[in-house]
Amino acid sequence: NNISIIGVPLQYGADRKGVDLGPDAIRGANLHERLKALGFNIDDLGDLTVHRILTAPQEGEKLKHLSEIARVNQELCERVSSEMGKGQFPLVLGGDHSIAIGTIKGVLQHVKRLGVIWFDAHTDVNTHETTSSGNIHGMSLAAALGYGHPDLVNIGGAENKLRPENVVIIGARSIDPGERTFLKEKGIKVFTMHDIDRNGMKQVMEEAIEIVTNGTDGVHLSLDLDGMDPGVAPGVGTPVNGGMSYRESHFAMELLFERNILVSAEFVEVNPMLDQHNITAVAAVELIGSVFGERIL
Ligand code: DIR
Ligand code: MN
Ligand code: MN
Ligand code: MN
Repeated sequence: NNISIIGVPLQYGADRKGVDLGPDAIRGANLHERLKALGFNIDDLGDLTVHRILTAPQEGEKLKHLSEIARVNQELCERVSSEMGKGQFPLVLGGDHSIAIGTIKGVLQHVKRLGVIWFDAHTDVNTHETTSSGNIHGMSLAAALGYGHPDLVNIGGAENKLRPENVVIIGARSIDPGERTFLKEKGIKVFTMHDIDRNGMKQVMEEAIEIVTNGTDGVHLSLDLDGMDPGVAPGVGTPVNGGMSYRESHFAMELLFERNILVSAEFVEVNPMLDQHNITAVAAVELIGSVFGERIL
């Protein structure tokens, strides 16, 4: 019943300023109070240090700001691992989605067979060979699976990696050509918005939970706020229309709590500079509430 909060004010994996302000915006939306009301002990470790980069990436750069992103993720990996070693539940606040590499690699030190539920409008399985943006936040799931630049793949040890059969992506609606090939080749299960429309969130979550719990010892939740519809979560760097509704998202979180399968979670890509009245940070805290057991009645 102990949660360790780790803020990662990293923006260099995305190409829009402001996502580095995400951790404070989420805390500012009454995160501690909400979790304490559910009976948790909260240990907020503050934010990791991100060094300022004063040079712009080169034209056509395929791994923008690689060295600082790799350094921060290595630190995050160690911090997550050390908290899990103390029996704490790591709750990581982003920052851009490149931080999933460090979080997942840290969890993998303790949970060797880890399932991952990845909520996102995107699938984040580009590598430096397929990316068109050069933004590392679009490569983090591939890196956690062991594909991509060695400086990313080697974080926390290259032998510690996810298995494709233990990963599901939910809410996708913007997938690059190289990512399609990757997902197909590795056999990663993607529940697109089309699947949610067709079968409903209940069936999607039941199938997803079956996949991520089959042969694993725990599940990590990686939630990119751009998975929600921009109407309810506008404060994100790469909004895509046609996302998960407010209730679909909450229902998914409530089912995760019911099944009690999570060992760690991260909420990323909240960008207060692009937000309207902080509603995306508030939405993140509300989703966190549902993940940790808030109930309507
Ligand atoms: C795109 C966008 N697939 C890229 N990815 C984003 O840059 O690789 N992921 N925004 O969250
Ligand atoms: Mn981008
Ligand atoms: Mn993402
Ligand atoms: Mn995304």
